[in-house]
Amino acid sequence: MPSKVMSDRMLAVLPDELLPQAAQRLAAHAPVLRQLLSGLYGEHANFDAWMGELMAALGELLAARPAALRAQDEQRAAQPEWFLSQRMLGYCAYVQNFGGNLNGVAERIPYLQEIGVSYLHLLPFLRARAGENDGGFAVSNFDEVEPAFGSNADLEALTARLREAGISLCSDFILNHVADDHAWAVAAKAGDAQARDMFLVYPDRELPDRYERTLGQVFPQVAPGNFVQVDAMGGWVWSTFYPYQWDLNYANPAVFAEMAKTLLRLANRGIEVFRLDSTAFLWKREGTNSMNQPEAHQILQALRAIVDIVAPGVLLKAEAIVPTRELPAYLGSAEARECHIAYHSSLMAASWLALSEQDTSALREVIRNTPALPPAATWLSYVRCHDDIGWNVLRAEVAAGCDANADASAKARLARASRFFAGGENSYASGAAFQSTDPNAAHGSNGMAASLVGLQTADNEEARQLAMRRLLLLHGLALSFGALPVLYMGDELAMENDYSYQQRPQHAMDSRWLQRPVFDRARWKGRDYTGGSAGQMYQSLIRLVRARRQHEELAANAPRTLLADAPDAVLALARGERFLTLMNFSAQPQTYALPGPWTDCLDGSILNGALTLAPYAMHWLERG
Ligand code: OTU
Repeated sequence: MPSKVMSDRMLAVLPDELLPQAAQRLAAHAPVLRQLLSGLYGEHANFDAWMGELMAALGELLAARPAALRAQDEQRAAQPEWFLSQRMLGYCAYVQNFGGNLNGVAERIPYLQEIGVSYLHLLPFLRARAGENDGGFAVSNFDEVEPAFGSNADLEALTARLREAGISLCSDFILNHVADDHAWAVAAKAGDAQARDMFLVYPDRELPDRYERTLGQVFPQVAPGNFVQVDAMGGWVWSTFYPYQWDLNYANPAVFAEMAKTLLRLANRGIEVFRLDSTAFLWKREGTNSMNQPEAHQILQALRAIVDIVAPGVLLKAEAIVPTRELPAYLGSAEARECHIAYHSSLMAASWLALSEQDTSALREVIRNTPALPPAATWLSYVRCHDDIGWNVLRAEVAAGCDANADASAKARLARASRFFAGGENSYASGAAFQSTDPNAAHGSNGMAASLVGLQTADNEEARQLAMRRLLLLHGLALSFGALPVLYMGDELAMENDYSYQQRPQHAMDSRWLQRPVFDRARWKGRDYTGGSAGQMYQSLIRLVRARRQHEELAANAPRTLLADAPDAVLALARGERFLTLMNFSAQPQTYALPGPWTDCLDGSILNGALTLAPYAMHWLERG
């Protein structure tokens, strides 16, 4: 089908007033969409009919898009770099922990404004599987808010209030899998052939065994293997994550079309950013780890083209927890647009590794391996999130610093970091190793940032101050790197580990719940009192956020240079000619020779010549 015919199918369902705008967007993006979809699905019988129906459905979704959102689309299309500003700041929270429900979250908008937040990521809030559901990452119905959190009307009211407050709502869009009680799974179990085709089902172990030879494991302890035997399906269903999370079959065009429409229906409720969960896993290929496959990127690019046509104000964010060299592809290029935002999990993990090793070599290697961004795209920087700190993304950078037998040494080095944050190796940290009981293997580390930096074990004022500095150091990097920084709920108040999950049978086996506490109102009330850790952290962080807003050099797309002349324990990052961040990752004082006079943006002092950085100290300096 030529893209003109394709476009006409969409235009045919639109009211007159939307025609000029739609025609313009189609002219820009329909040829790309056509090329991507025919590459993925062109071999299917009835491909043209399928594409025609998809285009008509997109037209209907555009026609249904509320006027306020269409106006926002236009504004943003005219300013495509709006989200790269140093004034953008994210905050991430579970609905139930932060506000109880969606209305409770709305009540906290003034607090978010006080911090300077312009982007709120609420962890999964759509109807999830009853019982175990991986913190909502097993969705039963994408068109319904989880009843315990409110209604669809509450969601629309929340997005409207957030929009008024200048805050974009980000929602997870779990596109790799659905819960085993999603309507498709239920129909498939009842014998519906079309529904069965939405999944990857194998009658016996032959193919699963062949795939397993090269597949990895995300939850090796509690959910080993990548297939689950389901009697009602008469075989094995692909499930990368928990057995109740069934991977979708993106080789089936119906899966793509249904998920694209689902995303746009959510966008029409006012969701402005989609966190595309587990994007690396969308396409399976025998003989590979079935991650980062070219087709996974084509699927994402096709979704991007659809968003560019129907809802260009919407942003796509890739959650791909993969080695640094695989990351840039998720942001696409000027010619092949993909996601707007991608998590930089290597930067995050390497900053924790640097703390544990008191050495920045792997962190520097990550930064060297981080290429410049395509237009209108950014990394997402963060200190902690709801998941574990996954160590294996750093294998290449850590191996680069090892001589003989690099891969084995890299594994050993990462395993040491994992033991360190679990509280071993004479460490100050309180945390847990994730999904690994083998002290010689590295998988991930869990724990709230404050506990991992030693606040929980600090039994004297000096230890407490060192822990606070470590925490601020990590935030300082996330805020000055040149990215969209996202704070994780509770970190701004130095909240510590929550061990209550051990008493909840549905959570006890997953130590990621250590870092999923309920918002601490007492700390929040005491946030002005700098005599305590909560207030001290909060006020220091706010100071950083405010300083960041004043420096255009800190925008996501402004240049960044790693300075090689700093001691191994120090990361020196120049932003343009006039801004410099210095971070001491060690417990020893370090000196750095400043080129010329600089002003400390945080305390106003003038510095010149040799600067001594106190243990774990961070300085934000501006020239002159
Ligand atoms: C994502 O994460 C989510 O962030 C997790 O909370 C979910 O459990 C998972 O998907 C399934 O929906 O590999 O790139 O801690 O890093 O599970 C996707 C392990 C992922 C996570 C991993 C993850």
